[in-house]
Amino acid sequence: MQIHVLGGFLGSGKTTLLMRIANTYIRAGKKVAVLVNEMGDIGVDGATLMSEGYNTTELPDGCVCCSLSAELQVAVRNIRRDIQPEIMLIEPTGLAIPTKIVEGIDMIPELFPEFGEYTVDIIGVVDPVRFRLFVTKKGKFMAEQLEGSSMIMMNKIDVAPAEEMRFTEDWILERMPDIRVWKVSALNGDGVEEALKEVCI
Ligand SMILES: Nc1nc2c(ncn2[C@@H]2O[C@H](COP(=O)(O)OP(=O)(O)OP(=O)(O)O)[C@@H](O)[C@H]2O)c(=O)[nH]1
Ligand SMILES: [Mg+2]
Repeated sequence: MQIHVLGGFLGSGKTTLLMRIANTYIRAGKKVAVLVNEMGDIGVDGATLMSEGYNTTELPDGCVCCSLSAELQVAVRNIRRDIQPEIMLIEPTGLAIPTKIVEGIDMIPELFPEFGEYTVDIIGVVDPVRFRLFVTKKGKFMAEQLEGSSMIMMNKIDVAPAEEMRFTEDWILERMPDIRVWKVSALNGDGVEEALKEVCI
């Protein structure tokens, strides 16, 4: 099983992108399960996703990287046991630190020895429209949130000014020189499949 954790700040487009990614995998014939932290607030609920053919589980309020670590571990294990997906997509809250979620996941085999083989990576999502504002105020947090990503999806390229995209990419590459920054629009799907091909499909 391959687990992708979608990390990124509030409103960066994680849920929209998650649905694109799920669709891309489903079209490639893969069985996908989705685990989200708080979905109600964006007007897409578990029932909608279920009706579109996703296996969706919603965690209770709280942040999976801190107070809900045990709930996350149990949920990941139960989803795997019950659904046996090839791909699991996890969207934590926009305030979560994704490396902490990976740490929590990496403890599952000790807690549940029957869990089985898996790989986990972090897909970092950024919104270049508001990136400059965020890093001016919360640069340390933004860097910490992107840390450990195996790739970055710079989202909203359908509306982002070129100058802000350049600023965002430069800021990231200055701190993570080896990371690949993919330009995507979760809204219209541009670039998503190409980016995913790099890591998985
Ligand atoms: N123009 C544009 N808007 C986008 C894109 N992706 C997401 N959005 C919009 O950005 C807003 C936030 O998107 P979400 O997918 O809810 O973002 P999120 O990161 O899941 O947000 P939280 O879970 O609240 O942190 C919504 O209004 C989306 O429609 C994109 O590629 N282009
Ligand atoms: Mg969301």
